Amino acid sequence: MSPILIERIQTIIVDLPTIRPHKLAMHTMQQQTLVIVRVQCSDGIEGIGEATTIGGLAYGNESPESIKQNIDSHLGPLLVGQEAANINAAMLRLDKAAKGNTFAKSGVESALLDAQGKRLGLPVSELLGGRVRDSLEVAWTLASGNTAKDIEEAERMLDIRRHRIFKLKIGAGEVNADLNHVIAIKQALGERASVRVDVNQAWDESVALRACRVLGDNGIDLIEQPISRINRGGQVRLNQRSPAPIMADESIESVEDAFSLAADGAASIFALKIAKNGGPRAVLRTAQIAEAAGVALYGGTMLEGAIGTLASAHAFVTLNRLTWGTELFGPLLLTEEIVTQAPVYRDFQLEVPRTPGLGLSLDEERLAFFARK
Ligand code: MUC
Ligand code: MG
Repeated sequence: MSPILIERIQTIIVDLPTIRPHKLAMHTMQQQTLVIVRVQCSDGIEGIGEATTIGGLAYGNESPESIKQNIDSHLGPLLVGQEAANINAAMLRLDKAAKGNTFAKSGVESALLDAQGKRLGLPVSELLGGRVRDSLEVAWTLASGNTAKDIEEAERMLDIRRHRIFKLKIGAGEVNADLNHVIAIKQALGERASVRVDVNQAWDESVALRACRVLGDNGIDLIEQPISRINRGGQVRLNQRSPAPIMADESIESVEDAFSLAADGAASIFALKIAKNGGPRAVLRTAQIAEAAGVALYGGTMLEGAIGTLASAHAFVTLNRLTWGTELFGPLLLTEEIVTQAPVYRDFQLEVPRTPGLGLSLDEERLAFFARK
């Protein structure tokens, strides 16, 4: 039997409106931009993937435009003519030829897994060794920038049983104002919800030492990336002194970062993100490092649409322990879909399809409508 080859890799930038502005320490999102990756194979099967970041270059060192360009000019041509079913060989080829670029690689790896799943009639989770659950708890981020609006939003989410974990984006404002905002929300929600914060690296160690104590003393369950990813010593000291556990997010830009953070004791929780490790297979290597080191796990997001969200979810359902749940709510922040069936959220959980591949198909008309011209 002749091998099935990769024939063509195409990337499409899609701009989608968000339901409201989403305010992070480094950027306020008014829309989200997805890079959709389509891999055509010689057996007629197409795999789809997604490589999405936040705020152009505000979050990480790849932008939607650079992701598209790097796949079109570098990664794609390396894979055309290669065996579609040998994902190890394909990703090794990319890793040898291209440093970093984990977002772009994640989109490609997701598409190859989707194609292989469709080919074999298996969900991606089964290609990754098999799922140990069918759904994932999903947190919601309160980031309207207004305390009263955030409380109202949280109450609505609790009422409709969509989320009972809330992550608050802070760090853009003056620290005491941010702390008052968080404490007011926690007091309003009480024991009905888990309240956590994400500082997106905005504080320095001197501010974080006091702020983490205030947050911990006021019932905040988790503090995500309080200081710069560069300040490793500060992260280690905070991890030892904060009464609430510290989660590493921006600090992890590769599987190797995860290893050195674990070795240094710089965080007690890791945010797993396919985009920051190089795909659903790569993120599981970070998860294994964490498990071996006794670091707890959280299923993170770069606010991907349906494709990136389910690519993440198929990896996360294979994990033994996901102590802190996930935040795979990206599709719910968007007003529009480019797939024929939106992911299903029910009873605080995201359901992970058992259909072949990622379990999604593109809506060609909507994709064409929202594709950047
Ligand atoms: C981040 O830094 O965690 C995840 C959820 C959200 O609201 O923003 C992202 C990015
Ligand atoms: Mg974060």
